[in-house]
Amino acid sequence: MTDAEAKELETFMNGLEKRNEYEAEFLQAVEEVATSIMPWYLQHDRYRDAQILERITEPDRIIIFRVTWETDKGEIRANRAWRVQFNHALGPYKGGLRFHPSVNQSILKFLGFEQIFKNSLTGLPMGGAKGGSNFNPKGKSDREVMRFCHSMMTELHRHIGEDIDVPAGDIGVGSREISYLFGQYMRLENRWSGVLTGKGQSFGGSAVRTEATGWGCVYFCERMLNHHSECLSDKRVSVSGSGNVALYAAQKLIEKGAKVITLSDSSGMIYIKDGLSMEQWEDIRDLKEGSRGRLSEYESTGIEYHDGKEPWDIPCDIAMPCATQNEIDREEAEALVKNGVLAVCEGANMPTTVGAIEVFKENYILHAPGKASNAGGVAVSGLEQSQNAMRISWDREEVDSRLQEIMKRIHQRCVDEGQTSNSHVDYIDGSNIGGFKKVAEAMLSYGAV
Ligand code: NDP
Ligand code: 2IT
Repeated sequence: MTDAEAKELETFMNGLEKRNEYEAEFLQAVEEVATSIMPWYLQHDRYRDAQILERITEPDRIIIFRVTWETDKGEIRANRAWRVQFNHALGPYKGGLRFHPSVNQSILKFLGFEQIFKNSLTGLPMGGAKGGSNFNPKGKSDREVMRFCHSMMTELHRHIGEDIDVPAGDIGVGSREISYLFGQYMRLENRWSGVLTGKGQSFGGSAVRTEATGWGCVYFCERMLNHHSECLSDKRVSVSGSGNVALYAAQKLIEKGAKVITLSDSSGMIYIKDGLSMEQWEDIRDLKEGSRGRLSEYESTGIEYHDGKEPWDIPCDIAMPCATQNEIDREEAEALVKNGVLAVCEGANMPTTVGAIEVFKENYILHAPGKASNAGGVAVSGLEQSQNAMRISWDREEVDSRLQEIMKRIHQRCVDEGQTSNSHVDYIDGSNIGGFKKVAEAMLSYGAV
């Protein structure tokens, strides 16, 4: 970056910080994108004159509301919920809902902002949004989760629609929550519509949506390795998390002959020196999806549980963070590099801190950011919208082959925009520039709106 570009970036970020003082995650996500696109942006006066960067970093609107619900004991509880409708230049707002006690406006704004470029990269007509609540589903009964979801939809239904805004799942929101939300939407609106994705397959959900993010991440990872004359087979892969994304990434990795040597949850991690077997994977899936258990409860030959630990100081060839934001910091990135990591492929959204990104960049580690490598989930959500609109449903093979094709195209877009002079691909720059250009072009076409 030239001095002039660095100065422009600093001026822009200072303004953004003033306007969003306490939103660290949002500022982090914007800085990453702005850093990548600044040289291109400054070479194209028409975008700058139209203030595209200032406009794209201001959400179209944020809806904040209270969700009141009742526990099984009849106690009243109130949570805060949001829907950040960030940008619909490319299509109806689209993005997940997160239920986690850490949820706040900054986190949802960072996720909504990332979603704009991720959705753009898929090539499907989807704008960017995110929502959620600081509701903690852990330890709640099914009935409590149902009452919470019904109450949340009682407000949310006014703001969404199949051509307006189409939420889906994220941390803490899976098929159970989507079903409760959808049931309440239909009760209130008295009409069936594809207003949510990630629905059960018996009522309009797409085949492969459950697997899509994890599988897509592995498809992307394989392409990235192949492009650099490497392959997945026999590689030791450290996966973090053991939720939707981590589980199906692990499944596809095992299928492709890689060794999944770790999984984790917020309490600790398991280390599997010789790699997880498919039988063990099935047990863990049943434990997590069926009984919502903890990894600490799982015992099997060759599996060690380490309480309170994360996977990043264990030697591996590939790191696949699939839990949450900022889970790999500078020190952990340094440990990964010291232990010979070849690639980092993000299943989670923004799992690496600014310091960690710098470490990977300096060491020419292949680093796929979530907005490219985890786009398979929202891509199959987009396919679910298409199937709903056409009143048809594609089989697993059809959806899987479309998913693979979309991941291939996203990878190519990153290569086209991120190729550096020494035949290395900067996937961060590639995905940011590739995602941004299309949205900027659409915004420019609309005039001053
Ligand atoms: P799940 O709720 O299914 O699983 C989340 C996993 O991450 C759990 O193992 C959870 O552990 C762990 N985790 C969550 N928060 C924390 C935390 N603060 N510290 C440590 N561990 C944590 O969520 P998903 O698998 O759906 O989502 C994981 C990531 O992937 C998120 O970043 C999400 O935004 C992203 N993503 C999800 C997509 C989807 O389609 N679901 C699509 C694209 C990206 P515990 O159970 O102990 O909380
Ligand atoms: O971060 C994400 O891309 C998601 N949580 C999925 C969003 C979606 O609409 O399927």
